[in-house]
Amino acid sequence: MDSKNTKTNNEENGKTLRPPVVVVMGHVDHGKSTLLDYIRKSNTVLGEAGGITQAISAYEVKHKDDEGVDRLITFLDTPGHEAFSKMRERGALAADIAILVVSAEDGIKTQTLEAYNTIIESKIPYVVAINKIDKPNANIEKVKMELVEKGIYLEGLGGDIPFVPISSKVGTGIPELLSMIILVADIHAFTGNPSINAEGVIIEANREPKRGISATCIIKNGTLKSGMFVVCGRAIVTTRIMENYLGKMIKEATFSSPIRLVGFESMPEVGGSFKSFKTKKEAETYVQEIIDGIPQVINKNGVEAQIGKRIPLVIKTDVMGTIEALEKEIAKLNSDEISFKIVSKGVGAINESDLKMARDNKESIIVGFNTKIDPGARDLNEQYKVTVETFDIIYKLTDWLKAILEERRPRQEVMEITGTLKVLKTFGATKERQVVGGKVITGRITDGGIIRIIRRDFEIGRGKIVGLQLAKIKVKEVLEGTDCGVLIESKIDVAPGDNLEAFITVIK
Ligand SMILES: Nc1nc2c(ncn2[C@@H]2O[C@H](COP(=O)(O)OP(=O)(O)OP(=O)(O)O)[C@@H](O)[C@H]2O)c(=O)[nH]1
Ligand SMILES: [Mg+2]
Repeated sequence: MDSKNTKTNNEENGKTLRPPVVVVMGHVDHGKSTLLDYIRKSNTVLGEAGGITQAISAYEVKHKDDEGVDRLITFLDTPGHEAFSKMRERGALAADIAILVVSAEDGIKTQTLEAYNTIIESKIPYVVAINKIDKPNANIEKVKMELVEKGIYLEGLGGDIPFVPISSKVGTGIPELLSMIILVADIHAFTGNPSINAEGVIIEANREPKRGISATCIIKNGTLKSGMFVVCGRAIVTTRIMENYLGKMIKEATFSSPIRLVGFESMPEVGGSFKSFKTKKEAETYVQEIIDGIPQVINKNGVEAQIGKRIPLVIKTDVMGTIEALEKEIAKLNSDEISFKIVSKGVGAINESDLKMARDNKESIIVGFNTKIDPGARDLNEQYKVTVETFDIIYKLTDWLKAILEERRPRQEVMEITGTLKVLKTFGATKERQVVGGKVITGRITDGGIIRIIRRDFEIGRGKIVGLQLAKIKVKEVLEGTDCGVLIESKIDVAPGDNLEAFITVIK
């Protein structure tokens, strides 16, 4: 991985610049694979049956920048066929920059626009490549106009979207396109921290007849070393078989490399993110606590048990001593029904890794005491939307947590009987409507109320009161001890001797 030290930053928080991940998108046959193939100077595209790309593929290439420094770029090829819109979305999800390929011969087509919308939704910067300019019918000016008409304002035409006319076949404009990509990457300065455990995105997964389930993953941050464990959703995989994009076994990989991991027990979710851990235990605990939300706690009898609902909690404070005090206070709030499970605690501002820790379980909460959310994390949380709050008074913090427990505790629907009527007589019925006479023996019976029909202590059906009469006068309500006439809507035939129980459902 020595060639990775592209251009390094001032090592702020251990972060360095990382190579960009670039997704190539566009209409079918506009030349995406040919472009990547030219960039790689190989000929695999020619061997592709029919030339239609059917999966995302990933490559790493080198390109010398203005100063002659070798720069790495990771490319993701996506299919242009309309059936593969999900794959284009995933490609955009994993990428930092997009290239929108448009044929100079055909101009804008349906999937050009679809790809464009996907790029816009992913909020990534992009470059337009007008391809096939070697063709006799190529009309660059016409394509530029079409793009502008669709709101893609190119540089020099009222906007700032960079574009490069290219020929993927002959190679015209390709060095310029690569330099443009490096320029865009430098402007956006994508960074990563090589010293943390790798995390990233799964871009494809499949079952190979001999080797089992494997997946292509793009590392977006951190480093993955052999011996570590990778978790995607519930799927855990070892790094025993880790390959680079050429299928060569490797022992270590870092951002922004595409790698292939083999040996998943279950199919990882394509488009999902992955995290990695140094030990299997950590990986398993992560799956149980964060993904499944299953608590692993010691109950009153000292036995490991799974009880109640747990809310994962991340605590950040100004000094170490406060953490213990907070932990004690928080423990007092916990009950068998619902409690906080502290998944991470530490000193300092609430940062991006706290957010990443919390975001996999939407119940997670981050609290800071005498500390702030750092600005980067605040921005990132516009996207993650993790519940984060900071306090400088302990009781305010615990009051807030108490309110959260109350709000989130499991609710039960409880049926409350509000009145019982004993049926004494029945008078004819018309289509699901029956008139009965009876006596209210407990509580009250109200017009419009829902009833259970009880025969010999069993509920035989339900119905609704649609009319009440007291001595032939319509009333809204009849109280205990009173005889009355009731009009009921029910599919069940009510008989003398039945009890009608009026009830309401209360959420407790
Ligand atoms: N003359 C010329 N032909 C090109 C150029 N780029 C691509 N082609 C041809 O256009 C056809 C389609 O190219 P591909 O690279 O497979 O297109 P694609 O965009 O990857 O297609 P899908 O993956 O199916 O969406 C092939 O026959 C290429 O040889 C170019 O710049 N000039
Ligand atoms: Mg292709």
